[in-house]
Amino acid sequence: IYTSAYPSVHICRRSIFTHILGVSSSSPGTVGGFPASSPAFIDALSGTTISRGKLRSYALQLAFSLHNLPLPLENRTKTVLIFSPNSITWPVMMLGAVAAGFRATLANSGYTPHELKYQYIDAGAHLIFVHPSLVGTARTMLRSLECSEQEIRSRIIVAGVQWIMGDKDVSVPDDQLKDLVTITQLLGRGELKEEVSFDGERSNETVYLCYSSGTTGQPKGVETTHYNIISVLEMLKPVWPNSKPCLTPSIPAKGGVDVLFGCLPYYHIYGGVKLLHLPLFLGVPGVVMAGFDPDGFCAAIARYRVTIGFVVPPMLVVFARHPAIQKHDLTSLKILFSGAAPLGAELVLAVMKRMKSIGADVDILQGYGLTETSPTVFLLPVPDASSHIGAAGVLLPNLEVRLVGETEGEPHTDIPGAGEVWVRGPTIMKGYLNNPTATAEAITPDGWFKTGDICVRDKDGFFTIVDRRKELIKYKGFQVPPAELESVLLQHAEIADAAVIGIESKEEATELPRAYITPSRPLSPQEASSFALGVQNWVSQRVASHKQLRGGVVIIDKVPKSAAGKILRRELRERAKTDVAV
Ligand code: 4UV
Repeated sequence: IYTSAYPSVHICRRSIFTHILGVSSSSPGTVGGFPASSPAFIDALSGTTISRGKLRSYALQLAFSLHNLPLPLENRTKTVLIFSPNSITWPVMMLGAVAAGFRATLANSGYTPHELKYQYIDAGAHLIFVHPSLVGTARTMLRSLECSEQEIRSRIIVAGVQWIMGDKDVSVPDDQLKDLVTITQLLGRGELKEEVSFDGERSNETVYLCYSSGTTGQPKGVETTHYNIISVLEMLKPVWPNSKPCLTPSIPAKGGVDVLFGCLPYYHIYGGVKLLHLPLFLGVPGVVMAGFDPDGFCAAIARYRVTIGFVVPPMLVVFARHPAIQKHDLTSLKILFSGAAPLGAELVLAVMKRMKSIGADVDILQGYGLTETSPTVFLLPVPDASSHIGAAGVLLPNLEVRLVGETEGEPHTDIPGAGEVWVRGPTIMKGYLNNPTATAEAITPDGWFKTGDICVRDKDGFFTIVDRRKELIKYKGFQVPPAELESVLLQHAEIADAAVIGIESKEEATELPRAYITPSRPLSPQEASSFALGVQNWVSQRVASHKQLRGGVVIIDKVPKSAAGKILRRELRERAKTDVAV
């Protein structure tokens, strides 16, 4: 058992809302320990800013209305589903729900109605906060559940930026929204005096439900508690670079304070913790952006004097090669932090060289973690960034790790000392929602969570991820559960069997999902390639963009399976080295 080199940190047992946005009579004028007037979030494109004080007040106003909404199931924990790309309204929705004592389940904003329905039902959601541009998807989903128009109106709350900040969004036609409740209507009706308390044992109650497939099968609701999130923030602190909080109402023109930025979605644990909770916890502004485009990203770094940028490896490819890097002043940038997928040493070296060439002195840090571990387990600290390129980092305080050598008598890799990462500590999820079987498979009776990732540790305590042993595919940091795509493929009338694996793309620094399919009747070589293309198209109409079969489709006679009927993905990965996909 390896323990952290850092001394253990103290973790409060209270609500995450109190922890980051609490007020106390001993320090008037502050929210979460920093001036109420200082900026909490800034919209990258418009520059619209929401201060810490405004954020707290809006969240408590929203909580007041949520309390007074006539919702069914009075005695059960209420759950709000958030269905929106990043916006400065996001923290209001999320923390308003938390202040009201609700759980928030966070859905990918690219979901189709079918994907959304799965999470809405599984999480037992009562209400949906929907971005104006996604109201159509939410309506279709609710109609497919045979909700009446009146029920639909009582379940959707439209939550755009425009209302909350008093602007009007011209891109959404009013008639699509006219009969729906908007977040603005829920604000200004009153303000909850204080947030719902989760002190003591109640801090072990679930607050967020992100979805993860874990090591196998369909996406499952990950029960993240108040205590889990407070723990990760406190445990990050000693490993995190010393931050300079912003104590004035706007970012000083000359810089000198830390500014965090990224376009990682808030609905994923990486964006949710690093871009939403961490800035509030550290007292530094977070710059908000919904999607990644190289020019826009670099322009925001220059405009807001961003010091720490959060990325996934494919975005670092942009930093290594894209002309936008030269067009903007990126010299404020001190750190690029990468997580959610393997990061190759060559890519790190290429980015370091490029950043030097434009006069930016940037350390490239890495973090490793999972939705189930809230998320960070390993983090590469600043002093070690250039001496440990490629390492995922050192163990965070309060955590223990084992590298378990063999499962089912089968060595993981040829690398000496490599083993599956098992983690124990205060950031491990409570379990998978309503799924005791999957929970028991993931967490041992003495509290070890099995990650499914293979790792080595060097003599100085740095951990490097060398392989992934579970089914999961990662496309640009997003989870693509093969079982989910396989069940979609098996709905195709002309597919008898299917298996999905990830193919590595060095070029894009990501994996691409590839399907191996057995048609229900023999096909001639000519028919085969148009069939494969047709399948690719057919799938793309049924799943979110990140799950599309970008790694192609290969037709095979028979999907290789074990005697127990389990797909032998290792065999497929072996054949993929020489296969040509359509
Ligand atoms: O459940 P999930 O989608 O979760 C994440 C979480 C990412 C992180 C990592 C460090 C942070 O500090 C942070 O804030 C967020 O992606 O997927 C979990 C799986 O993604 C792979 C690994 O297979 C996990 O089981 N993964 C995550 N980080 C890394 C990684 C990494 N640094 N290197 C290799 N694989």
